[in-house]
Amino acid sequence: MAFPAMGWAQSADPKPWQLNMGRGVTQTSRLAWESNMLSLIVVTVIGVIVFGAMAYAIFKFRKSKGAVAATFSHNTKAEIIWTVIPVVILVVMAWPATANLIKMYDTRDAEMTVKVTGYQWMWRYEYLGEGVDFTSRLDRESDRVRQSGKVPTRESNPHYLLDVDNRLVLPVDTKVRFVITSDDVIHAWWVPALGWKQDAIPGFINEAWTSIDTPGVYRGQCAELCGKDHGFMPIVVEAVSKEDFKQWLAQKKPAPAAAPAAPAAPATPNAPETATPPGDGTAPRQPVTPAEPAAAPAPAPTTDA
Ligand SMILES: [Cu+2]
Repeated sequence: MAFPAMGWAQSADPKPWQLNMGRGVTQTSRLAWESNMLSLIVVTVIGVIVFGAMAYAIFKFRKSKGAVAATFSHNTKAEIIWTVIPVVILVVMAWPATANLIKMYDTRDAEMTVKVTGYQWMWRYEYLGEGVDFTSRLDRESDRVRQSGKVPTRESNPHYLLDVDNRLVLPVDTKVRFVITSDDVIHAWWVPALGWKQDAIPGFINEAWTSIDTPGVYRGQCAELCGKDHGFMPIVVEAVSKEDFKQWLAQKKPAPAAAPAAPAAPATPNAPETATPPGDGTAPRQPVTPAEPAAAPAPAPTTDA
């Protein structure tokens, strides 16, 4: 912490030889980092005291100096002390950690929702209610190097296996909710700088949220062994300003260009996501096959029975 530059460098992606957990770029990642530092301080102090006492006893009261072992057993006072003190320490560590966990699971009041779907072996991102939907897979260059037999270096390919064709673009200072699922096997969506990872499980929808405060590019990977190309489905999040995000989103939208003024917007039969009410991301997952929600006929009115 004495070196601000190091602290800054830690804020985003893991660095070679980085030993401590990174601070990350979100509120929740900093909460996790604070819990980590509190625990680290506590265990360091305990370690120094315990090993110091042991070393002192071993050298000071060694047999060659004529030390004779005491023969008493059980000491109620000592037993109470060595039970109560650890309990107090555990409570002191568990209290903030639990409060942080509760904050991390609170996805209410999100300003936008992104649905993340894991596939063997890529990710799909849907900006719910926006009609923006794309896949994100390992970039061609990493793939080329991988199959060329050459050994890439950090200099020649700084982001080897950590680049994708389509980045997940997010606005900064915005509470973004994620709904995370999978289409085939269990994957896990993990970007260390965001401070959490979440399993992507077929048939389940897991939730998470983030609010990134620093614009930048943050990289992660699938964190659940999901098959032969598990190591080749990286994640790249690009956090941009709110204005840049608006522009990016507008340009990603499926070109309605023809009639921007028409309020009714009749033609877009193949866009199931536009039917979802904005903000409601937990609707049943409807990945590939369109048309299932409107199956049930409307019930007959009950008033004229
Ligand atoms: Cu995976």
